[in-house]
Amino acid sequence: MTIRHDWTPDEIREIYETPFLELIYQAASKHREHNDASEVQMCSLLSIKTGGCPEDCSYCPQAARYQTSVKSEPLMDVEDVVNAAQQAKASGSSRFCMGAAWRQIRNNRDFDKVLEMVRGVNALGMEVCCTLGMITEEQAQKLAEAGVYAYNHNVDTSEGYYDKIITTRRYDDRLKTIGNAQKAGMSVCSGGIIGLGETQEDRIGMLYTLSNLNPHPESVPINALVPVEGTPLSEQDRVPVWEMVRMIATARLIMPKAVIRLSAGRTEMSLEDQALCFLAGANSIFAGDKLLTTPNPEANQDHQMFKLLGLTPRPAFKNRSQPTPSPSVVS
Ligand code: SAM
Ligand code: DTB
Ligand code: SF4
Repeated sequence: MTIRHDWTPDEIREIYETPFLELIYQAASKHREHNDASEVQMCSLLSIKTGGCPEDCSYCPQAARYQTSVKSEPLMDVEDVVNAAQQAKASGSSRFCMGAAWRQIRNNRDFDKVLEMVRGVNALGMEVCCTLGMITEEQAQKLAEAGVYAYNHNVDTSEGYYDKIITTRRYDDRLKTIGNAQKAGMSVCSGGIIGLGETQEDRIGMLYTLSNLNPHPESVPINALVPVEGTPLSEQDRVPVWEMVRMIATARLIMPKAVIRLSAGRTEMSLEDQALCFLAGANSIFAGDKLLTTPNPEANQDHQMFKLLGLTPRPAFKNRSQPTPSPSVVS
């Protein structure tokens, strides 16, 4: 079957509302048609610039305007970042994602430093991912040239619900950056969060936006909100695992080749819960005991989970159309 980019909200709703066991069965089958279902990508996250962000994303502990326990810190040193990537690689991660609490990149010394970090991590033979806020076409080009494999920029929710969650930028700004990353030849990592108080229609709307991108995002993180004290969404109820599974299964059925990442929220999930997510087509996790600022399961817990479920870490550059870059040619 060809990959479709013209899914309608009605079609997506019909899939989302399929009886639970039938939905999982269909998603698991589709997953096996397109991917090796025993492989799960391990992706490590590092917050290279924490806190003090000028945006007002209601879920985020790094927004300067909310009183949270996150302290604002300057950009990390290149050497420390490359060392962290090396450790992540040693514990099985094939992708390393560097996150900055920025609204957008500025053309200054900090950007040059990030490009150096990218070159350093790329030379380790890992897939380099960055999430640095909005970027222009020129900045995207520079990131791609330095060796960024994927740019993460989540649409986060539906277009209609966006201004209930963030008022300091627009949905279109998000799509523009995604387009700039694609034009520069980086693959795109884009997904969202559930548990923000959105309706089922908003979840369908978010999947509609993602599945109508052409090409589809190479990876799609599905986050369950981690409610953080001090943010406007701190009192939100936790997302039931059933809904996480429905989102993952629907994403798998409409974007069959994408890497679907079971992202934030795993500390609240049992191994059985997570097993259901993998069955429904999730094939990536964030590994390491910290996401950006909040906790994530310990490495040894995840190693045990892989063993128990018969999963193996997915090698780097599996979806790449171009040849794998040779570390020796990167300065
Ligand atoms: N500042 C950049 C941006 O917003 O694009 C990059 C970093 S930002 C922290 C990356 C993503 O983390 C957000 O788009 C959001 O999806 C996710 N995120 C942030 N806080 C979260 C939370 N409390 N729970 C779940 N996901 C969260
Ligand atoms: C994504 O979709 N989730 C990650 C990553 N991309 C950058 C971030 C989750 C952050 C959870 C809250 C925190 O740890 O600060
Ligand atoms: Fe800033 Fe990103 Fe957090 Fe929004 S999600 S406040 S842009 S760090």
